[in-house]
Amino acid sequence: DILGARRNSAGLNLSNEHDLKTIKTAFARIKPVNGNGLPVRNPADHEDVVGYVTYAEKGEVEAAFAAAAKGGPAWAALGAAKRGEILRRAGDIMEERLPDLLGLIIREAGKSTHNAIAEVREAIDFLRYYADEARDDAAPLGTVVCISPWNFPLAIFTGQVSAALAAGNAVVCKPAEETPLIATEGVRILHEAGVPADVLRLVIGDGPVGAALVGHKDTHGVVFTGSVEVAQLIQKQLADKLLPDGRPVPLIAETGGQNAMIVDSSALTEQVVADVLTSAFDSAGQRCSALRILCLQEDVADHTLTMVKGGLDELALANPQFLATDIGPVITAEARDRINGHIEAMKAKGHKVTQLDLPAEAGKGTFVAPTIIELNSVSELAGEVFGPVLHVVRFKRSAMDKLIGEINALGYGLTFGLHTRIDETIREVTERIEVGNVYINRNIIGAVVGVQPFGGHGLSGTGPKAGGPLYMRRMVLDAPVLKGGKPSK
Ligand code: TXE
Repeated sequence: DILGARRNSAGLNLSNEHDLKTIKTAFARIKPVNGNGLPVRNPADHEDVVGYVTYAEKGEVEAAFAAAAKGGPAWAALGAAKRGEILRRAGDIMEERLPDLLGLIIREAGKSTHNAIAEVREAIDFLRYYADEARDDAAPLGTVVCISPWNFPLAIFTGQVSAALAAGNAVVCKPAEETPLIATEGVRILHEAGVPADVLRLVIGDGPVGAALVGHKDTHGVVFTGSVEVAQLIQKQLADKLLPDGRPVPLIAETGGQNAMIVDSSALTEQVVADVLTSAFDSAGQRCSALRILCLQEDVADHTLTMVKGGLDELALANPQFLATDIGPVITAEARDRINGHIEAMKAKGHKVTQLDLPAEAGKGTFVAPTIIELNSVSELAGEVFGPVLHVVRFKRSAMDKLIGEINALGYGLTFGLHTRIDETIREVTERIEVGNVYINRNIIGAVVGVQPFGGHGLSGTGPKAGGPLYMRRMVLDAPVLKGGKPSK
């Protein structure tokens, strides 16, 4: 039962009474909301309004920075041990609130229950990890702006914010406009745990609000996860900005991936199938670490692909309010149209396309049929397709070198998977592949906080890697001052 094992490995055990009760509680607590402002809609069912928000105006942005400037010094002076204690407490509260947080992530981000559980666990891991990493051996930057995406609306948000706080900074944070409610809960928990309200300020809004935060005169550091395009805009905006002592304002940007997996003829097919399905289709493929290109050695390609397609057929594409759902909706109508546009373009070019049928209720939300597209070579794939779409290429063993060259040439270098039982192949491939994270004979997942620092090369981000020891060094005044120090004007 490959799929059963897959679900269990994601942390959800439907035959475990406690887990089942937790999940049922999550749904029982869902209440209709009333309110003013912009509705936040459930991507699986647009009639379900999860809550309302209003975007911050200039005055609110100014107030957030003023508060951070006021509260920051005392937070820095509190000391690493105390700050760590508060973050650990926030982790404990998150654990207690698991049912509420799950319900909200499922409804606001459209995640399946097992993905939502993994997400809350990752957020808790970040809090505890950065609590342990907090040091007092360098001064904080000051006020750090954290801008996060919708695809891990609690985990990435909490990771950014907790690292900046652990290092002694004040934080002004802006979650993605698609998922402001779960971030609001995250901030509420941090405040409840003891982070002063002035030290951590939430600002709700879209891109222009993010740009206002980045461009603010009192921004001393920026942490961003999202698209390459926005990361480049932020980089430009920061280009002329200096800290009071003349150092450049640091930016940590984590962006996309164009991730491949190589499967040779010695691999265990059942394991490959389970790992491919998880890596490509979990969270409807909306993760920077997701598998996009499966490379199958020619002699096992037909058999493996038939098995993968069989597995695809077994996946439950549905509203995540059903516990058995494997794949939920994509985040917005724009995302759905962009992904479907790619699939149609590939069909028009004559590529073989295999898709799951859309369920009857798909029209109520933004669903994309999980899709497999067969290519002739890796280089036929242009741009990141952020959805449930897996591309497949076949290769000859004698052309392995060329294949690795093509994967490297994609320019991202975030994650990579290898399935083989030959040690020599592991050595050969891992020496040449240019990526941040390699997964051997297992599924490609994102961060394993504190165990495996997560991040990549090239277009996938600036580094240092999240959930690793170097990350925190960018959150303090650790970078050298450029020769000449403070500019005369
Ligand atoms: O990201 P954006 P979007 C990729 C993925 C996806 C694409 C678009 O390919 O299809 O990005 O997603 C804020 N200054 N990833 O549009 O726009 C914005 O409000 C400052 C990869 O959601 O980059 C949000 O809070 N901030 C990825 C955050 O940036 C700005 C995760 C991300 O939004 C801004 C998500 C500006 N000028 C998307 N414009 C991953 N690495 O996992 C927008 N924002």
